[in-house]
Amino acid sequence: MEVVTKKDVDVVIVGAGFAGLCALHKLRKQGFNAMIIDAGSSVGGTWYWNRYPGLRVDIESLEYSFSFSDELQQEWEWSERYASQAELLRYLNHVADRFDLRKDISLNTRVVSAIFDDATDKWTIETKGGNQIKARYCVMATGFLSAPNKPNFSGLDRYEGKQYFTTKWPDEKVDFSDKRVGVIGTGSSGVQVITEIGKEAEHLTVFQRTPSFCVPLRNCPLPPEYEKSVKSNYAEWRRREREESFGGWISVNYKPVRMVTKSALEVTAEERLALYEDRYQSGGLALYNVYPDVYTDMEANDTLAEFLRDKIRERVNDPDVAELLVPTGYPVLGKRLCGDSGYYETYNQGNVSLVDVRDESIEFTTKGILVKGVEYELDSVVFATGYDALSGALLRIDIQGSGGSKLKEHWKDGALTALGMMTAGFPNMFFLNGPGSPSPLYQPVLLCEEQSDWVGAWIMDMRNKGLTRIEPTERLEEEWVEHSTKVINATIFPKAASWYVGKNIPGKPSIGLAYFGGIIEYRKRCAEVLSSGFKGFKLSAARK
Ligand code: N01
Repeated sequence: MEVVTKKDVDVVIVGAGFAGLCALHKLRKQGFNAMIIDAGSSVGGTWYWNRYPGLRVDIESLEYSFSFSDELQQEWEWSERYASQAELLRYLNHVADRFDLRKDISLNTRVVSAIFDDATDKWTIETKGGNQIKARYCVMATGFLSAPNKPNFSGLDRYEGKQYFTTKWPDEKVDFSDKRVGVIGTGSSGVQVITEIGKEAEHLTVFQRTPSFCVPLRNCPLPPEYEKSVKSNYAEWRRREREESFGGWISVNYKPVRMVTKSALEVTAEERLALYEDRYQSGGLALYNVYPDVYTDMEANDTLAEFLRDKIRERVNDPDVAELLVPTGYPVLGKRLCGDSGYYETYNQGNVSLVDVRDESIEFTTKGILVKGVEYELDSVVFATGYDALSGALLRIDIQGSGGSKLKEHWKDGALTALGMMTAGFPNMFFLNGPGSPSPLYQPVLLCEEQSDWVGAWIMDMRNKGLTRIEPTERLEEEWVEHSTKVINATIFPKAASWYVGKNIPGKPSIGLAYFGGIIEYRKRCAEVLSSGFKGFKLSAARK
C-alpha cells in the first residue's frame, strides 16, 4: 500500500535501485532532507523487478558494488564471481538497513507526474495514489534499463497460452518441466533465460531475429585468495577501476588488465589470436579490453568478430544451427557482449530448437507462433525483448518543466541533455545514469556515486549562496549533444541496431542517448561545472 509520510522535502529521488539508494545516503549526509519514492514493494530497482531464472550481473561482484563505504565493501562477502539477482537484492536490502535508509523511502508508490512551479522553484511530484510531494530538487534515478520494450506482435491478443516477461517475472517459481516453451529475444536476458529453461522444458523453441556475440562468463564461487587480495587494497583497486573508460576495471584470470595500446592490425595473427584466447578463457567481459581500434575500425573489429564466430562453430554440434547462431552484418561490441553459462551448448540438446525470424515477423495464433507458414504450438511464451533504454523510464512519467513545457516534446527528436545530468527548461531536475551519460559502457554503480557527489556539490553551493534554481542553457545542451554525436560517429557503435543508440525500438531517435567519450573526459567536464562557477548554467533565486 502507498504510504507517503513526507510532503515537503529538499530532494525527491525517484527510484530505489543502486543509484537512488546511493543518492539518498550521500545527500542526507550533506544535511539535505531527502526521500526516495519507488513503485516496487522492496528496494532494489532493476534487481527487484528482474528475477527471471538465470539472471546474474556480467560485471564482477567485487566491482559491481558500492565503494562509498570501506566498511561496507570489507564486510560484505560475495559468494560468487558474478552475483546472482537474489544476492544483489540481498545486498541492496542490506545497504538500506546498514545506512538506515528505509525511514526515508516510500515503497509501493508510483510517480505519475512531476510539475515545476516557476514562482517557487519547486517540483510537485504526484503519485498514483494521489499523494503530492513538494521538493526543491528532483533526482531521477529511474534506471537506464528499466522501461520494458513490449513489441506489438500480430495476433498476440488471441494467444491462449501463458505469457512471461523477463522484465517482470512472477514472484513464485514457474515450472516449465512438462511444457512446450517459446522464447522471443536473444540478447543478454534471452541468453540467460534460454540456458535455464532449456534445462527444464519438455521442448524449448527459440525465435531469433539477431544472433548475439556471447562469451563464457565462467562464473564460480568467489576464490577466497582473490577476494582477500582485492580487499587488502580496495582503495587502489577502485582507483584503477575509475580510470578505465570502458567497462570498468576488467580482470583477466583475476589480474587487472588495461587496453593494449597497439592496433589489432599491426600485430601478427598469432599474437592477436593469443590475446583473444587469453581474454576468452579468462571469462566475462575481458574481451572489451583488447585493441582500441576494434571500437573504431571495421577491419580491426572483424578480427575479433571472426574469432568469436569460430568459437560458436566449435561449440555447436549441428553446422546449420551454428551458422544461424553466428552473428554477421554488425560489429562485435556494437551490442553488449552477452556473458553466457552454456548458452551455445543448449542448442546441442534434443529438446531445443532454433527458428530464424530475421526476415519474418512473428505472428501469434491461438495455440502458438506462426513463422513462414509453420505453426509452433506452445504452452508458454517468454518475452526477452529488452528495454526502451536510457530515456524510456523518464518519458513514461508526465514531466513538465518551466512554463509547463513537456519533456516528451523537448525530447521528441532525441534525448537532449547537458552532461547527461540535466536538460534545458527543466530546472532543478537531475538524472543519474540517464541518457547522455557514459553509463552503458562504464560501470553504472561507480557512475551513480560520482554523479550523486556532483549533484550534492552543486546544490550545496547554491544553498550557500541563497540560490534556488539551476538549469543548463540551451547552448550548453547543444554543445554536449554535438560533442556526443561527434564522438559516437567516430566509432563502430552506430552500425549496430542496439539499445545504446535506440535502434532496438522502431522510430526511436538515436540522438543524445549515450556518451561514448569515456569516463575521463566526462569526469573532467563535470568537475568543471563547479570550478568554472557554473559556466553554461543559469542560476537564480525564487521570487517568493
Ligand atoms: O535486451 P536486448 P536484453 N521480434 O535489447 C529481440 C543488460 N542486461 O534485455 O536484436 C523478434 O539486448 C531483439 O532482436 P534484435 C545488458 O546491458 C544485462 O536482452 O532487435 N525479436 C533481441 O534479440 C543488455 O545489453 C544482463 O533483432 C525481437 C532481444 O529481443 C541489456 O540489459 C542481463 C523483437 C532484446 O535484446 C538489454 O538486454 C540482462 C521483435 N519484434 C540484461 N523485438 C547481465 O548482466 C525485440 N526482439 C548479464
